[in-house]
Amino acid sequence: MRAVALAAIGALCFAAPAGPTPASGQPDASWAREAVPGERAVPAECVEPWASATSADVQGVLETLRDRRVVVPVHAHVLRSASGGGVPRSRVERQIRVLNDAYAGGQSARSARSPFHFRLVDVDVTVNRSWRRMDPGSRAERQAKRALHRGDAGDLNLYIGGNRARLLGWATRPTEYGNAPSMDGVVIARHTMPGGRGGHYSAGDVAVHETGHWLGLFHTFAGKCGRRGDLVADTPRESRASYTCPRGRNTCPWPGRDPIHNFLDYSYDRCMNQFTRGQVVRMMRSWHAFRG
Ligand SMILES: [Ca+2]
Ligand SMILES: [Ca+2]
Ligand SMILES: [Zn+2]
Repeated sequence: MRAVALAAIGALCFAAPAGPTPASGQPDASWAREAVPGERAVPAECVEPWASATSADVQGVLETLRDRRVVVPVHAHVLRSASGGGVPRSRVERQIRVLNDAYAGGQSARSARSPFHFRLVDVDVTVNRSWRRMDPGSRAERQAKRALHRGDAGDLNLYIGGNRARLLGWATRPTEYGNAPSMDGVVIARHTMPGGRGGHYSAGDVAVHETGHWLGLFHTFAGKCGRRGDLVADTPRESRASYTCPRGRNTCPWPGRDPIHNFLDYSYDRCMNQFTRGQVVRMMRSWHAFRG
């Protein structure tokens, strides 16, 4: 019954998003975090029923979820060229460990724990120069995903490659699944995986961030300083993305400093380390509405 109730609430809050916002540049790197078919305005008609709830109410929802584990099968697809770009299975496994640790709240004592657990079920390797360099929205992306996508709405398809647009990654949203099931999934640049040469973005948190979108989260800066923010009550509003690690930043006249340590901001991997309880509740609602 809980799942049914959550589904009803979740569906209300995942109405079709408005048009895209231009991608932001990265001040200190040649790679932008994402092109985001992603950064969309928060749907105006969608108000979280608990947006004004006390933290005790949120805690109540979490209590009901506490002992459950939501297991998400992961199908990893390595896209490489004949001359290079491969990734050994051990490194994919390492990425999955980072995901599981992050979703269990393991990166910070301040992080909420989520019930999501990712289980790697298969890794395939495709040699295709065009797919390896696929950009979001490209013909190559459609071809690659059509050929490689596995499972249904509850399976995470994780594509590992590079891209011409020099993006760290991108993801589809739960609401997009119905119209384009085979496009569903997360794409990351290979060098963002743990042990990669991605500098500040090579601890594996790009996959954590993108999977957050895949589970229904908006960027913490999505609503700027507006009333609705990112539709999560316990992430303080912020007027713009955080790059690097600007501790103490405070860009909106609402309570709370900017959530620069949140996985759904744009900070360096060493700086992003937490989800909030409200985000966990939103991910669970999204899961039950669209993926569970
Ligand atoms: Ca918020
Ligand atoms: Ca981190
Ligand atoms: Zn994002």
